[in-house]
Amino acid sequence: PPSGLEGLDSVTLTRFVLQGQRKHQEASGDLTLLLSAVQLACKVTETCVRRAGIAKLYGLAGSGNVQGEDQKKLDVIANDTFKVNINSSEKCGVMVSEEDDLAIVCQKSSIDGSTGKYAIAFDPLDGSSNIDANVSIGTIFSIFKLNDPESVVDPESAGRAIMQPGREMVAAGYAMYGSATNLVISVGNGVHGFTLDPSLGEFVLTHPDIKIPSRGKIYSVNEGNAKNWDKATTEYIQSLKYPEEGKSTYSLRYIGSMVADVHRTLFYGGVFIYPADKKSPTGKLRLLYEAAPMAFLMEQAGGKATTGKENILDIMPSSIHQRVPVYMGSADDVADFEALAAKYA
Ligand code: AHM
Ligand code: MG
Repeated sequence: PPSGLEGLDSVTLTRFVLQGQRKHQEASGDLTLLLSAVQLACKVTETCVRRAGIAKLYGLAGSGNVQGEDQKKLDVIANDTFKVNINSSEKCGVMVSEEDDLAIVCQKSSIDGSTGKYAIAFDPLDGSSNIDANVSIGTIFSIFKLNDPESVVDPESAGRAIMQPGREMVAAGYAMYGSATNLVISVGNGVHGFTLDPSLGEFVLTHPDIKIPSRGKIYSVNEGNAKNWDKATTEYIQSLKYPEEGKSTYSLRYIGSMVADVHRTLFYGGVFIYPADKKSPTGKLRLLYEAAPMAFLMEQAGGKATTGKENILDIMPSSIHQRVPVYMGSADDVADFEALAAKYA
């Protein structure tokens, strides 16, 4: 912009994605259209979240999801919003949602009848336990390219088609409905943060190229589960609370919304952990739409993400709702945990 007018030049998410697309000669614009659908669904969801108290959207929907969890009214609204918008984009062949048992086959192109070449997995409203208390919640998504879109004919083949290691992801991101609404995204060239300008209804680039500090001073874990932890996790957390002479202790911050806990970890550094334990032998968080997209963002920001045994992005999913243990954050902090995990392996 002309000198003196720099402050007026807002980069919206739409412009950012379109400009990114232009750099790839072969790009058809399909990913751009899919991301527009995701962006719109985030805006609709954020409006519902902001109005929930007034519009009486708090509380249970009276149903349960496949994973035996109570569904909140907002869970159901957000899920429907994402499904409808993504389906209508016609750029996606497969959808997997935390709230739906089976993978969903999307509508085919109304122009040529072809199947959309992307697949998306999402948790429409993560952090459900925080909804009624007006604490930050969010949406998490991961987008893959289908190797053979025409092989997708029913929920089973749709599920098989999206089961790819996180490293194959073409885009990942989350929206956080907090004191402001953020959309943090990576299409494989760093992590970029946008903030919703409520007066414009546009996501504006506010945090280009986010890099996580190589070491932090915060750990984030549900410590109420400590009695069920394994030795490596127990010793690791102990080392943060009772460090050797000369080192300072870490602070504990745990919101209980993965989006908010990971968002803070990206900005301030440290570790976010949801381990496997005696009660949940594979952990709580789901690979396709919680662990892997956040791991992708962590690596793109210079951090690390592991189960303690392997890099989260290397896991070949065995089912669409598979759960994995999660240890992610600053590279040096995660490396400290990995050393302990190796000791007890
Ligand atoms: P949800 O998808 O049902 O909301 O569950 C996932 C959430 C994460 O956001 C968060 O990290 C975790 O559950 C908190 O679990 P806990 O209450 O066991 O600490
Ligand atoms: Mg969730």
